[in-house]
Amino acid sequence: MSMKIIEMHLLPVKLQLKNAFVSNHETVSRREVSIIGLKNDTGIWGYGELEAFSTPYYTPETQRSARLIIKETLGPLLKNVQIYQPEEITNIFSEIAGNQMAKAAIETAVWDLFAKIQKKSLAVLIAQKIHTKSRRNVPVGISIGAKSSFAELKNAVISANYQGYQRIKIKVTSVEELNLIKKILQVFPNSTFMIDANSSFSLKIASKLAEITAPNLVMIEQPLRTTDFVDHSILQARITTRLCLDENIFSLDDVRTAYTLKSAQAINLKLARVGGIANALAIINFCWEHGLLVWCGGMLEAGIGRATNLAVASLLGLDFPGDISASSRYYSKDVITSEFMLARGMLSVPLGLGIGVTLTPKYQQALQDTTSFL
Ligand code: OSB
Ligand code: MG
Repeated sequence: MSMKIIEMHLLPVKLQLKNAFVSNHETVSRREVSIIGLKNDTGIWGYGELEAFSTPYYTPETQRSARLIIKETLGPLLKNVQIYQPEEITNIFSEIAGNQMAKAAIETAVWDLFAKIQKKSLAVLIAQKIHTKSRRNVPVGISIGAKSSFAELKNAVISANYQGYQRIKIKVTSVEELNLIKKILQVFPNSTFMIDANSSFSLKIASKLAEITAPNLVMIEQPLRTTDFVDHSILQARITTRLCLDENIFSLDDVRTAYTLKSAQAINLKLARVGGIANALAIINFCWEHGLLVWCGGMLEAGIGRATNLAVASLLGLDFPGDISASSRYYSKDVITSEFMLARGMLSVPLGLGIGVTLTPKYQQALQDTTSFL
């Protein structure tokens, strides 16, 4: 079964976060994403989400820059192209440098389309590609924004535990906050923690980071500068806790660099940041073959992006709980008709075709009402 894409639509949406999310890069209170809708030559729609932020702190791409690249550069590359497999998109886009999030928005939508025409869920299609199975229920964790007081942080941890999250990630932006987390690790010996510094530290505090080791601390994510592999490698050699890279990883080449230099022992994999599903699968394969712990990250996705992430996170073998929390944690009004709900610390993968979720009538209409740019 092959297809052509005959229409491409792009709809920017702004969603209000229930609680502002604080990291070293920025404080996000309003999340802007864009929904991409592709119509194929048999009238079937596939959906993707553009995950760049409004500002270029976490990655160089922004919503506006990525929409421009999608409309002017990437979209036209698929005009009148007969597509036989979703992986072909990555090859077609490979002549364009960077712009991973713009690429991923289209690429993930094409995967949704292929799953739909093959009459299966995206989770099953992805699992078949990588010769494993898809789990129906996926254990998940939560990422708690940086907190400056111990009481606030403790309450957030109690709430996460009460809800059943299987792993708690805490953002840190300073050494003071790191000291608060050190206490938290002692107060909750039975919870599994990780720390995400979002590039807020330098080798100057290597000894502080070495001290924070605890049996319930499984990894420290991106302590040092984005794009640095060398200092991460020096730090990893000095501390016993696993390092995990996030901001550094845009491609399989970056993962190979991290592996070869021993810059980290774990990889936070974000589909959007690595240019989509085909690249994500190549990274997963590499990590599995080389003993790197790989797990599915998140970046405050709306419903379409969350469903796409969950399809990947459902892979048997990708077992470490990802940053894919329940819908209720993020937005009071999402873009889809259903909610992802937490049950026994797990989200269940939708059973429908493709991503298995549906845009609300309002967003579907608004998307269809935009002019196709293909
Ligand atoms: O560093 O993993 C990160 C959110 C936005 C940008 C970067 C990150 C995050 C998170 C939140 O940690 C994960 C989530 O979506 O729940
Ligand atoms: Mg991170």
